Amino acid sequence: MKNSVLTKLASRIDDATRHGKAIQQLTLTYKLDIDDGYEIQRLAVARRLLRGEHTIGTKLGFTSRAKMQQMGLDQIICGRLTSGMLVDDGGTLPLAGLIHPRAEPEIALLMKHDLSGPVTLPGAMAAVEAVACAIEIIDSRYQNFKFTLPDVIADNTSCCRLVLGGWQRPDSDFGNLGMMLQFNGRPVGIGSSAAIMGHPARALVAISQLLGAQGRKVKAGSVVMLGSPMAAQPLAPGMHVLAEVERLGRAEFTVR
Ligand code: OOG
Ligand code: MG
Repeated sequence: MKNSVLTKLASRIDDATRHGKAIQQLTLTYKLDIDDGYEIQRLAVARRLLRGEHTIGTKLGFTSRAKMQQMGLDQIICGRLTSGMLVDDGGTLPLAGLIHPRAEPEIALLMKHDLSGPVTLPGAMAAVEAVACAIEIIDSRYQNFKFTLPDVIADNTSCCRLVLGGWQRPDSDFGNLGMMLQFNGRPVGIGSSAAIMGHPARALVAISQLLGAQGRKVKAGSVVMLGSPMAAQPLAPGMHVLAEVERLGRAEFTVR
C-alpha cells in the first residue's frame, strides 16, 4: 500500500482514538496486509509521541486460545504502549471519550536487558527484571469491536489503558498460577497463566522474535504485557475492577 494511504489511515485511527468515535474497518475499503497494519500502527502511535507521550513498552495479543476464540483470529500480534495509557493502580478510569472498553487480567514484565530475535526460554527469562499482575483495558476503534488482523494491528491491537500492580522479583516460576478478574467483588473470569502459550514466558520469546523480524527489540527498562488468558469483559460506569494473579499480587481501578 502507498505511503500516503498508510499515513491517511493512521490519522483516521488516531482521530477515532482521540475523539472516542468508532470507525469502519479499514479493510472494508483498502486491501491491507499485516505489514501495512504494522506501518499504520507505527504512524498512528507516532502522532501520540508528537503530542508529548513517550513509549513505555510493548504488548502481545492473542497469546491464549480464549482470546483467539473471543475475537475469531488466530495469530499472535503486538502493539505499542505509551505513557498516556497508564492508569494508577487503585486509580480511576473515566469512561468519557472511550468507545466500548473491556478489561482483561494480564501479567506484565519489566525488562532488565534488551531482547531481539530468536531466544531460548531461559535466555528470555534472564533478561527480566520484575513481574507484576496487570490489567489491560482494550477499546477497539472499530464498530462492534469487529476486525481482521491487519485492522486490529493498525489499531495498535485495541490497546487503550493499562494498570500495573506492584513489581515482584521473577524468582519463582509463574508458569501455572491462578488468575482472576473481578467486577464489584464478583469473579467474571477465572483462569491460569498456563493458558498463555502453555507458559507466559513463551510470550516473551514470541515478542522477541516478532520484534526482531521487524528490526526492532524489546528494550531494557520497558514493560511487556503478555496477553490475557481469558476473554475480556465490558466495563460500565461505577464498577470496581480487580485482577489477581496467585502469589504475584493484584491490580485494581474504579470506572467513573
Ligand atoms: C485485541 C487485543 C488482544 C490480548 O490480551 O490478547 C489482547 C482485542 O482483543 O481487541 O490484548
Ligand atoms: Mg491484552
